[in-house]
Amino acid sequence: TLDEARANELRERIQEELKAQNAALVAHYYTDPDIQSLAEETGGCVADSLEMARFGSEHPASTLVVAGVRFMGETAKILNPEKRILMPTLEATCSLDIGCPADEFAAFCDQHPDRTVVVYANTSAAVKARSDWVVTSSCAEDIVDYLDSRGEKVLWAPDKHLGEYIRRSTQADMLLWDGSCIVHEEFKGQGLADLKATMPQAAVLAHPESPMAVVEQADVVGSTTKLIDAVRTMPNEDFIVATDRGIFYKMHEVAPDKNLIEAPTAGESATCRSCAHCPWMAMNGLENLLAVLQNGDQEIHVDAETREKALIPVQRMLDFTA
Ligand code: CIZ
Ligand code: SF4
Repeated sequence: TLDEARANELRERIQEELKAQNAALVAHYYTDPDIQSLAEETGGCVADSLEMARFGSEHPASTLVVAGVRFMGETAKILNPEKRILMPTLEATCSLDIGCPADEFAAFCDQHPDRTVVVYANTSAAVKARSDWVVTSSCAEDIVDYLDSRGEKVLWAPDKHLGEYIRRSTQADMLLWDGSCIVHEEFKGQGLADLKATMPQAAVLAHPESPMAVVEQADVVGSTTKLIDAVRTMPNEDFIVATDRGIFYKMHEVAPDKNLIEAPTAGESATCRSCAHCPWMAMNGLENLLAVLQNGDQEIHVDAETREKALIPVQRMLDFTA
């Protein structure tokens, strides 16, 4: 962690660079508070992946600095080929993206040509290019519901927990890829039940990347935006939150008097690789943010053919949710 004087100096220099380079900072709710507050102060945005994509496309800046994970930078490039897309580090990836390699995924799709291919935004540009629809957790249910109403069968990838949640809620015919988020996977149903028993007045909020045993106990299930909204609008004083703790920054901001508690994970056990905080989101810091503005080396490129194919399902999502 940085001392305050150093952090302030970095913040000032980043602000200057953003201005000088006509650049906007777009940050995800799971990044560190330092990054989120800077995005807000500089007229950028802090958002979920759907809103990040929309904001980036509508903003006149010629450079977007995407603080989040790689698929978010790639989506920005797919939508804005004329813009320069930088990230604090291109090393920041996602277990869902890693767990769904484009060649294996294409083979899976080829085996099921009768299914409409719906992929979560947490995938590479190449996987998006093989899909019919891209969705995020804020629109996935509505889009699958729409496809189901048209009699379409769905091939879903990569998150099996989100897929199972949507399959139950929409009753659609869905074939699921076997992927998961290493952060949400650590939330435990039994631990949550024990905690709930000690504080029955608390509302439970869960992101649907969490296992079903957790989601089933939640009062509100949804995207990060929906969970933040729940803290603001529900009368409860206490909230047990099953998603990345980076979201607490925004929850505190919109509801400073509410009490936020992390949902239990495997805790001290050796299996908990990433208790309630994404190790890739955590790679975004003030130091590497300033560095990339100075040397421009962590730039996202997507080849033209992949980009043009991936744009179709991404644009479909944006049009559907407009
Ligand atoms: O877990 C993630 O990466 C999420 C929630 C992304 C998003 O849709 O904002
Ligand atoms: Fe991927 Fe999970 Fe990290 Fe989100 S929190 S970027 S789904 S690993």
